[in-house]
Amino acid sequence: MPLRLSSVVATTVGLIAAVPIVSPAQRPVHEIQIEAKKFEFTPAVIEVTAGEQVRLVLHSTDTTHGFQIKDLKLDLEIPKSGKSVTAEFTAPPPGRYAVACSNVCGRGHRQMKAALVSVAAQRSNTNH
Ligand SMILES: [Cu+2]
Repeated sequence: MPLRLSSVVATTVGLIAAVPIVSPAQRPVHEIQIEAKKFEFTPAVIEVTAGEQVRLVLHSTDTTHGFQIKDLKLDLEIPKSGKSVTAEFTAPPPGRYAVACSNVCGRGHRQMKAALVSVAAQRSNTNH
């Protein structure tokens, strides 16, 4: 009897695995975790693909910082509580976008920089 039971379980697992998890209509979001601390962002280079949906999840491990991308009119305050803040947007056209801390956080504040680098989406080659 125990053998029979385990074969039923195996069949059920097989059926579940066959069901697609992501519906085709769902747009994937590229989520990137960013850590801010005196006086750097990690990662310092944030890579995205032009046109994709991006979600930045930012948190600070020390004091209050800012996260500003002037070219994208984006400016967030990252609280010292360690709680994360989120920004969601469509990745801009290919290029390099300067990121700077927009909240004076100490002696190295002016050096607290990063970059959002947007690269062109790979096109599938339809020429034969
Ligand atoms: Cu700062």
